[in-house]
Amino acid sequence: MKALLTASLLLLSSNLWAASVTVEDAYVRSMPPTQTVTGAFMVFKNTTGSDRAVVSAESDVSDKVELHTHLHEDGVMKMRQVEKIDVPASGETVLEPGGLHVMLIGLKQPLKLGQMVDIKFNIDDGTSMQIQAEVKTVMGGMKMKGDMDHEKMDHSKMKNMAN
Ligand SMILES: [Cu+2]
Repeated sequence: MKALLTASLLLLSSNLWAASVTVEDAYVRSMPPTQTVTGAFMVFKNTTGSDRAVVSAESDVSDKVELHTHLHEDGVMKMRQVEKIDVPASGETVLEPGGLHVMLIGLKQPLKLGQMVDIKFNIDDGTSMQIQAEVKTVMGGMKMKGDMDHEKMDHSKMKNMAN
């Protein structure tokens, strides 16, 4: 009886605190089993009329989850941790190879192709969201900006096939 009550309270509170930012097209880069670090990419969508930011992330598959971006420094592309990822009011922010991304650091086990990875994101208004990202092969990516075009082509192809 008590458990039932708790469950319905939880349900109620999760409705009240629905995430103000949602995620689409989430995927995790498949890596050779020797690698203990990989990136996750997706589109953050702000469902509210005010600016929001994703401030942290968690996952069971790795020791740490960090928010990262890529920067050009002295002609070299480097990754940097960022405090937050801004998502403009009623807008979206794209995370993609060569740009903003989510970094899974210290993978506890090698990720398998097709595996669904749970990631939880915390938003600056106190809401959070739990998402699943599929482990996929990502061609190129980390090094060059030009690779983003391939990403976009792949996505549109997938959408056309679904229609
Ligand atoms: Cu990174």
